[in-house]
Amino acid sequence: MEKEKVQHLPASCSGDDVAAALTADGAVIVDSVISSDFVNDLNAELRPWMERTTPGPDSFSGKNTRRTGALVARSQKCRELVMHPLALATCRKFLAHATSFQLHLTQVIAIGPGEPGQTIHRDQWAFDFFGFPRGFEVQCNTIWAMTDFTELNGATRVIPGSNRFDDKLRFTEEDTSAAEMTRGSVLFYSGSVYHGGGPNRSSETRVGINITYNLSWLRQEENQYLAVPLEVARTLPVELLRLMGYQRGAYALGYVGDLLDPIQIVRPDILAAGAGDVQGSAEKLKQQGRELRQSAKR
Ligand SMILES: O=C(O)CCC(=O)C(=O)O
Ligand SMILES: [Fe+2]
Repeated sequence: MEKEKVQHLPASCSGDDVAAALTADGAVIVDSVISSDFVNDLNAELRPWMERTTPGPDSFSGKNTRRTGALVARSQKCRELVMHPLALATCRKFLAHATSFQLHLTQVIAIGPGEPGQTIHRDQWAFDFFGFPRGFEVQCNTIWAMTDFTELNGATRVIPGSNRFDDKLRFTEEDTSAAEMTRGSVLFYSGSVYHGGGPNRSSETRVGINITYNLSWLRQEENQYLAVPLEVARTLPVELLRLMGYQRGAYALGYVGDLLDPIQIVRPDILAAGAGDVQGSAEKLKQQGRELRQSAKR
């Protein structure tokens, strides 16, 4: 039986469109979002780091797959991808049930020829396999295609609609379909959709940039505070710093010292109150503060 394919949207779509498709299917491809020049620039910045990366330590990471991280520290163009307006608009909508969201990880995934398919999984299993309620989304993920993604070269395998399945299920390649897309396109997928890196049966390397976001009351998969040295962090836009985690998750998570907003440590020069409020979360934070004070009085 022909498996259901991942739907495609045009580059002119909105974050609301992408979020709606994610709610329906758990995955959607947006075609030709970034230009060929942009992909060339990304490749030029990333190549030296990719060349120095050793293959994965186990079959889940992929013994013939190179995973290169710390992309905010290493690549100016990746910073732009992290802050891509379509990605942020999608997160804002798809993760709107939380006060704010944050950057979860940045990783080039280069699947080499001969690599077998990765175990089909949900990315949210990273949270110690906690069983989040069905429909309660904790991640919004992207894979930007740096090469064409084809069935042959290891395009991500996805089970559209599996965001609504039970947890901890096991699947094989036959249950999935290949998220085929052209270089410069992007696959959006939820933390709840079953998927995995495809087997690379070609003679070329398949390269994607995985940039994921999660609710800011959860732990980040990539430690941005150590991956990006403070001297580098100090040069970054406030909006990016907030995404990296230099913000409080909900009312209190991640404060520093005497209840300081972490942005005040990185950028003592700016007035922290309300500065760089990328996700309109200031109002929600104030409301949470009011509610906490109310309940303390009772
Ligand atoms: O590289 C891919 O296509 C997907 C990889 C993946 O799902 C993962 O490493 O969690
Ligand atoms: Fe994954």
